[in-house]
Amino acid sequence: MNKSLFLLILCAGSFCSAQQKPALKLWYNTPSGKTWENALPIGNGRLGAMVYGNVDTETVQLNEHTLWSGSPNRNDNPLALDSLAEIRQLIFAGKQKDAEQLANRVIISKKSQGQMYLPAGELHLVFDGVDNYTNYTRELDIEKAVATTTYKAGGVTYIRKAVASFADQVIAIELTADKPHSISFTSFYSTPLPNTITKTAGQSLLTFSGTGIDHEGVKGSIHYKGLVQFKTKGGSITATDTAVIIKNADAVTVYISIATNFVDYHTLNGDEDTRARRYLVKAVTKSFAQILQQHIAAYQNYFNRVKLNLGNTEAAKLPTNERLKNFNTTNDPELVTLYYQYGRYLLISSSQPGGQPANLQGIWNNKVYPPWDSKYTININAEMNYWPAEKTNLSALHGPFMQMVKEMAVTGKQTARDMYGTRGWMAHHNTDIWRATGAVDGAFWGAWINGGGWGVMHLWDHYLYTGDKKFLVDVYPVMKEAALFYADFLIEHPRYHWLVICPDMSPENAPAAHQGSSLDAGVTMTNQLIFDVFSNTIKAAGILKKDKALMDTLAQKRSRLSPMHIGQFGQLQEWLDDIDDPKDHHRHISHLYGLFPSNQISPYRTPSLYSAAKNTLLQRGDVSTGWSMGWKVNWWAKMLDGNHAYKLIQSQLTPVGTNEGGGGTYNNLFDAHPPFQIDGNFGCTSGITEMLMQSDDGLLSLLPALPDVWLAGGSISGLKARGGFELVDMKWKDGKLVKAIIKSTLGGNLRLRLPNTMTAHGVVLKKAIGENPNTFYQTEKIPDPVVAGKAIITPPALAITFEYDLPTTAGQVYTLLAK
Ligand code: FUC
Repeated sequence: MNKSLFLLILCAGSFCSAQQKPALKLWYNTPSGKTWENALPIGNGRLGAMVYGNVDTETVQLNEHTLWSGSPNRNDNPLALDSLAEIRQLIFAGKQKDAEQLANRVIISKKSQGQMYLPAGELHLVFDGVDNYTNYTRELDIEKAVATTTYKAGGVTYIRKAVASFADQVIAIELTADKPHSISFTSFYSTPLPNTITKTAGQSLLTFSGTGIDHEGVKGSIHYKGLVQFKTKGGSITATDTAVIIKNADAVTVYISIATNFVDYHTLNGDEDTRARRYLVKAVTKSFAQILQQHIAAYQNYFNRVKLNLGNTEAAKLPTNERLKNFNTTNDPELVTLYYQYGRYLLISSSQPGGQPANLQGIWNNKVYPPWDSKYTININAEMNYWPAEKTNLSALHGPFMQMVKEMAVTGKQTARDMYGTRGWMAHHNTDIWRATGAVDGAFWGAWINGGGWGVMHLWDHYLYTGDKKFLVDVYPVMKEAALFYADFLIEHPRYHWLVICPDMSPENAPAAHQGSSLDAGVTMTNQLIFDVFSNTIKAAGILKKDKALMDTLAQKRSRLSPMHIGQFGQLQEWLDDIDDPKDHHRHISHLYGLFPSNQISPYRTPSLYSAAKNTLLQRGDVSTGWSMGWKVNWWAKMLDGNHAYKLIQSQLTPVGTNEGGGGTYNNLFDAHPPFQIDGNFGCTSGITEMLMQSDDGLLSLLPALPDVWLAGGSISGLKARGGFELVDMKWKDGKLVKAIIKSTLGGNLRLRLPNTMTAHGVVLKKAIGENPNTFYQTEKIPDPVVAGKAIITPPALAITFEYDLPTTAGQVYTLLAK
């Protein structure tokens, strides 16, 4: 589309009428029916629910974050240690398939392959005699975290509202009608979990209790208790053994409380009865209006920190499912805003301080045997869940993931020692609520040893964003022990003489040259990860003035790692040998870890690696599983190519099943792998942020990858950048940055890269020269790549930008305006 036509369309919409508020609602004019992925998710980090909004029978599918199968258990395979030498020998001799077969016997767990996140059943409300209805809508207001269903039947307008209260730790549902005596229904509970006892207690309380199931030889020991209290206004309430019956009420409030005996990954001595009762007793004293008010206030404390406006058009008037269908053929920038904020909504709703981290499905699962057990895949997916946390101003919600890393550092110490004979700790490619760190699923996937290494990157990054030294003191041992594992496990490659990991693999991908086996030595992603783990540990030790001798060893070992390689097709090599297939469209592009989330590949600092990474991205193609496309949005943002990043957003915002090659989005805007997997939601929210602001590569860059469709204008406020900077507000117009307000919370030099020149109110902006003195932005020198003779590398053509230095004082706010 030519640019003036585009601007015309945009102004025909309501972007140009400045006061129109972006509508942050998912809404529909049809009920969910039986489709779970139509239902709307609510959650408070501890409890989750999917609200179907069906008229004749309302179904609220429930979850509790600690309801898992099994009990504390380990799944290491101690046979690994004695066979390590043989596996290595086979790999170095080019017999990867034989190595994989042996690894299947001695590395892969003979015990549990990981436990499952379980559903907590469903509450049903079966309404009397609703044959016809009109004026139906259901919506999820993500500004308030409230799901509402409205319809008219028999001349009466009915409204149901549901929240998973942050303040009161219950799910509360209010049913109202605009005429008295209109609400009559029977409520009962059902669950796909065996051995659950459901009964009523008195007239208005429904209870359920049971034990999580045994799985793969591990006894189920999670006890759960659910209490459902009905409070009516008018009408009558009676009960059978298993159902509560309400007749002719004016209004009803339902309070759902669920708790388990889970204390932590090795302690199960909580009392689920007392806990569930304690939450309930407190909540039922409050009216729904009180619960709602406190819920919204607690939720908005997180949600309101970031506001995004990309403009809006008439397209936004349609129901969400129709907008999704139309997105690729209409201009609907507000759907991107909605999807962006939905990522934040989902993180707030599935990951709260003190709770479990968001799993593959966040906190929402209705299956006893969910895909991949709805657990934690730590070779990409669990990390991706937390990419938006720091930058979208939800730092505290990063906590559950970091706590999981700390806990794996305990369980993974034994794994490192027993399986690989090393000091320190490690984890393979999966974990679960029991923090199992053994290798699962078969050696092709499971013999990956970087679960600890990638995990500790999050600890360091949290420090870079917050500058919290106390936190660094606390997590430094976890970082150091992850580094120790690598330091002990590295061996010299017999042919190349670099220090490598063996057995190693590039997650879930195999080069054809290795007979379809993924096992190898010294793969690019692992080298990049170890480079980061060593570098960050050295920096942390420097800040804390610790372990000088050990850090010298790490630095020395780091200098002997393999540099990155650029292969015959101009690609960044995935493996040590030049064996990539340029037609390989595998969803994992793990060697681009170095481009994002790491920052070893940069257009400014490493132009040839950057160009090679671009070739790799182009060769791998766009459409893939949801999370893979989410990652690609971030990569194309780092490629400074907003249009290509936007193309990936378009592929993501396509109804599931219509993209050739996978991915897409369900009607409730859940990401589709398919099936539903939440990482793609979070990956995309991170990627959109990276299009507007990046805070690595030695500085803070504003509008690094704005696509043409957003050029006309927009604004974002509240993002967080490394070094403790907050982008209080930023506005752009006609592709030009017109205003940026930045708060410094830690002081230090603020180095900015801007698309146009600006002036700062009351301070002098100096042209940036040399290294950024701000240590939070200190970058590592990346060794020069090894380049194949045939490789054609075109250096990147970079847009003109302007770099400034602004010395800041902690607590001060700086306003920059376009010249
Ligand atoms: C990894 C991915 C799959 C899926 C699974 C949960 O194994 O390769 O695509 O996302 O995790």
